[in-house]
Amino acid sequence: MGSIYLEELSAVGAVRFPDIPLYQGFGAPVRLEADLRDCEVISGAVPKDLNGILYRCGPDRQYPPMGGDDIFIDGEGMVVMFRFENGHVDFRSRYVRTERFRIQETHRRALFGRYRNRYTRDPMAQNCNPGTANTNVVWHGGKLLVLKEDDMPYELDPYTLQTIGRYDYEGTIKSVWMSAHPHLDQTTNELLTFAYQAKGDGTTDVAYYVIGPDGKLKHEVWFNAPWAGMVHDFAISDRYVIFPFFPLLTDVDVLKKGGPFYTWHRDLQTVVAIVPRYGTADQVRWFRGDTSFAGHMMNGSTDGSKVSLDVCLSRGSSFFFFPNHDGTPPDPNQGIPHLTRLTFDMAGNTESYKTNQLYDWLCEMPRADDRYYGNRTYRKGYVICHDPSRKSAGGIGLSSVGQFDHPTGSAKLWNPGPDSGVQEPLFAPRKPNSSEGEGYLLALVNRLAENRSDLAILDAQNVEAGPIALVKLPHRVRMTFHGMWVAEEALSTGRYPAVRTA
Ligand code: V55
Ligand code: FE
Repeated sequence: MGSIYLEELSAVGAVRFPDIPLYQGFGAPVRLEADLRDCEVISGAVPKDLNGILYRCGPDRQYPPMGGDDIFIDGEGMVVMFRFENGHVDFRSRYVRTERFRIQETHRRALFGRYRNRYTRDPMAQNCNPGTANTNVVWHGGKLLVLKEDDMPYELDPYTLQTIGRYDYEGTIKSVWMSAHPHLDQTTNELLTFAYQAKGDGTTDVAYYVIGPDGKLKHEVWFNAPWAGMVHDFAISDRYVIFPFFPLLTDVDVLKKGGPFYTWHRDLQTVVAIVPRYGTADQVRWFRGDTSFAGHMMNGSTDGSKVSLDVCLSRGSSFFFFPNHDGTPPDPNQGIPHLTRLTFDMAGNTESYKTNQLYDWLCEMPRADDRYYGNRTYRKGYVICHDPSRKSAGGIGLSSVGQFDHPTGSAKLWNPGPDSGVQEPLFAPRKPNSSEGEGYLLALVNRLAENRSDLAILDAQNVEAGPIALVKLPHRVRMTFHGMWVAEEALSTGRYPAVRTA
């Protein structure tokens, strides 16, 4: 396409997405908001004891990107929900009406430039909050919050998905934004969360927050990271929270030149801060190890003086869309994640930690039984993974759902078949007091050849058996990042039942 033609298009304001892989095939923009009562169930039966709502969200570009290019983690947040009622499933999807969405809606075009680079915005959007609300959804303190790590949460109505507004905990949260990876302790009903670069772009401040069961700030700890980098996720346990710092760093001078928000520093180590759950800044313990990278943590646990972090760890960055700082090309072999246990001895006087790969399978998007976040220990984990025996669907993420049991090392897998991929599986307990892992896994399945989606309901104790039910969508749900299952009782009471024992 010639540039004259492009200019002509922009002159009339036509919406045309650039012809790049991100927007082709399963990645093509959807942009539709849908309501579908009583989805088709194309195999099996939806368990009648599964009542509640599954929420997820992901990016779905409202307008073609300003710069003509984009990275997949940018794009306006589209929330999807599956409401389960007595064997019926109703689907709904809505854009989050963020400040960014609304100003762009008014002007009928993108006004934000490069991912998180405020110096590349259209001047009209200079004072607008930038969050896309595209990363995660959490139900806590009677509020449904949709999250992006460069803004405050947005509150939505849990049933209609109508946007209520940007929520800063009534001004009590002093960081300029909050993480998209809070962890909920369903036994104490506390939400443990944080902010990194908490005083703005390029700052080293980290704020760790405990939000009480009433939705009010209960405890906070401010400390300084070794550098201004990405802290996408953290992990919690009964007594400690764990912050790994990987060397994917922000440089404000690079931003001012219109550059990327992060570059990868392969010459720097991994640094880990361990903070007592209700502690103070002077109690933060520091550990150091080989260069590594991770997007997501499965969970944290403690055993006497030992603290463990289970994380999908790779030797180098897997975010190839952020360049190497030293100008070298990215090395795909360094970016392969495996579930790995890092163990820290709080009684020792060393800064080193033990590293132990737990499974052979390439995996990401780790989850646990949600009732076991914030616990002393846990044993069940779920991931999306590469099926070592089959060809991956390619392009659109990892093809299979994996089910792990740590004490036995048992690993099971469900592959949804050819031309299919899966999204992060979420656990739903059969009953509030079911034992760990007794329940269902809910996973969106990308049907690439049919250009549409299914929702698979699997037995979380035996994914190999294949879905208990497949709920068919007539349309495509683009790649979503994260979300949560909220049982009916938790929705109606605003609280999770305290059932954990271990
Ligand atoms: C990640 C995702 C993001 C983001 C930064 O998975 C990091 C990592 C979905 O948005 O803004
Ligand atoms: Fe994430």
